[in-house]
Amino acid sequence: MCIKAVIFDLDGVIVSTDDFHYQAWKQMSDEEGIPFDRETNQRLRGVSRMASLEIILEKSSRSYSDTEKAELAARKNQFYKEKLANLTTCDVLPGVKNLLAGLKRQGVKIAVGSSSKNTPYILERIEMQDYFDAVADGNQISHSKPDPEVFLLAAKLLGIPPQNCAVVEDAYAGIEAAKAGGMFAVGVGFAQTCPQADLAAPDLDHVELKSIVNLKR
Ligand code: B16
Ligand code: MG
Repeated sequence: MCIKAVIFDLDGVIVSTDDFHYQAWKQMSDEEGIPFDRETNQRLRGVSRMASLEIILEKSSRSYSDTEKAELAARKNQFYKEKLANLTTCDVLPGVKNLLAGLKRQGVKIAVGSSSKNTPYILERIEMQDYFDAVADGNQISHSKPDPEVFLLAAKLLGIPPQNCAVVEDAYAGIEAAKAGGMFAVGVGFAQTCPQADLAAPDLDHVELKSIVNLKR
């Protein structure tokens, strides 16, 4: 079997925190009078907090110093964390638990590979902090998706070569990162239309266990 590990993106794959990100950025942008809409929000999927802020500031009528940018990002994160406080186990997306359990039964390692610095808090909220064999997140990396760093770190923590890993992602930047790391890529949600994906589905409820573990070059 070629696939020995599956690395899951968090936001938009395990749990739907993507709309919380949108609402929190929108709240911050409205306060600053910066135009921000759902179309621009799609460009923020999978990318780091500061890179997201730079995309939002493209539409700003004034420039911000580095100190001001840090304050804007902190303010957005505060709004975001207030929303995360309401997350429960019911917010785990359809098909997640089933697929994870199936992979475990087959001896396939499972990991999280997320750009989010809030990963430990989110996993705690959905009571999955002890569920994965490894967690790689935004706190441990210096290059965010589409750079493969977070996925390569997850593979390293698992002790599995990248060519034996599949990544499940909802962001084009994440699919790009998986391919740049020499891994298979499964596109779900927004990324199901990504041409680079090796497999695609609307959500994990529609991903068959055997279609992932049988991925081949
Ligand atoms: P934070 P993922 C990503 O999570 C989100 O998709 C992206 O919108 C967000 O900017 C990024 O995490 C950083 O999140 O502000 O919590 O550190 O999709 O890689 O799990
Ligand atoms: Mg995501």
